[in-house]
Amino acid sequence: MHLNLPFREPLVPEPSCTAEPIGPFGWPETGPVDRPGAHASTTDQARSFDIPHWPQELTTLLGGLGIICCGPMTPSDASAEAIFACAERLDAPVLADPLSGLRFRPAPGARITSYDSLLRNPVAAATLRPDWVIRFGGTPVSKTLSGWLEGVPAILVDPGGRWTDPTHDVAARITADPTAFYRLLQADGIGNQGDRRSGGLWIERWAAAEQTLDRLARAFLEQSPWCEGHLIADLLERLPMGDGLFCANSLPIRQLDTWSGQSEKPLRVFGHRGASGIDGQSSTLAGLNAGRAEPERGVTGLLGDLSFIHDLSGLLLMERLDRPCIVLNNGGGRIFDALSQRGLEGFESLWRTPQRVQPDVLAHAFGLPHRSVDDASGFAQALAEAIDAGMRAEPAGLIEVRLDAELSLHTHRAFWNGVREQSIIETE
Ligand SMILES: Cc1ncc(C[n+]2csc(CCOP(=O)(O)OP(=O)(O)O)c2C)c(N)n1
Repeated sequence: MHLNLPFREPLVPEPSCTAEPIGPFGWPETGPVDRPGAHASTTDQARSFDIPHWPQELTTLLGGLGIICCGPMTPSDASAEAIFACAERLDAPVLADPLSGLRFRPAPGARITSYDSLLRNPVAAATLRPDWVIRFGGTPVSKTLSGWLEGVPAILVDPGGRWTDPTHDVAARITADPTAFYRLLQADGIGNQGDRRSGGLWIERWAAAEQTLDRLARAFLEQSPWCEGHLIADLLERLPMGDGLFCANSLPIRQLDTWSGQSEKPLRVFGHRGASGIDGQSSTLAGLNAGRAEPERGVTGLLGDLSFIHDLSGLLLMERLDRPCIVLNNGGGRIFDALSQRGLEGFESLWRTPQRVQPDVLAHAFGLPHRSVDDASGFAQALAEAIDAGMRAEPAGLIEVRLDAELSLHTHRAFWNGVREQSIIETE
């Protein structure tokens, strides 16, 4: 027997916790999910539609201004093009998750990647709130995005019949891939028929916000101490065209979400979301490299130190990698420093989990080259050397990046606070 027991966040004791049971499987009367619009479960009423016909009842839903939100997926070129074509037809911006396969390729339309920071700005969050969302792919990495979308009617388009709807806002599910979905819109003349002027202004507003955020991020990084933000920007810049990047869970995927921006240069970005486990990350990196078919390029890893240590046997496979595994060594699981766990008794010993075994010792034990860096020039040099070694068919090895977790947290908070207080969107 398998029991699924969904727990409502936060997963820490709350001051309002009582020793009294609430009742069999009952929910308390108050709490974060009871705020208006949130978790108003539409699952029971959600409709499923198989193509080939456009469900006319959805035409009304698509009135007003909307967005297309793409979570983790591996779209073919045709699917990616179809998603942007849908966006064009419906006057909708495409919000692209770092694992959507849509951030690093040419984009014919408004591609938005800065939403996790942007939506922390209250005026932007209110002004850009859509009337509807069409979703492709899995649940996005950004909780800011998922929280902001709560209560917005969603159409979930998924060819595999998966139901990725943790916030229960899906009003309709369409079993189709993006190209089939686009053909449906086309065949039934959906979109490109409403008020094009307001649609155009809507897109312009999103595109301007993305540009502003890009400018703010660059300006911020220019004057802030070297952190994961600089590293990610530099890494994406330096990776050869067509290369892969495997990004582990916890902070690395969130930092990639925050700092990656977007580019026309094709890169394949992989993750291993599932239940967002930290297990098996090195093995997945090795598998992605081993499983690639020519002419696919090598895959670089970006892992936290605890994830790296968690999958020791995966290191046995790393001598075959022609791209480096970058280990962000910030002294254990430091994502919890940013969460409410930080205030709990026993936090240091129970949550941070710093390790005595260090990456250099492990690299030595497994016969892997090891480079240790803690600044921009060191990182650039180590990356170039590791990629060069790979080109010569030698193991690219590990790049251990020594980070100050407190400084990193402070730096990220300073950026988000800056975004929160800036005037980003002009209101009428
Ligand atoms: C298999 C598994 N065990 C425990 C967790 C809980 N967990 C989530 S993030 C995390 C810390 C990860 O540390 P690290 O890889 O160093 O990344 P950082 O938080 O420092 O970015 C842990 C233990 C998990 N997600 N999966």
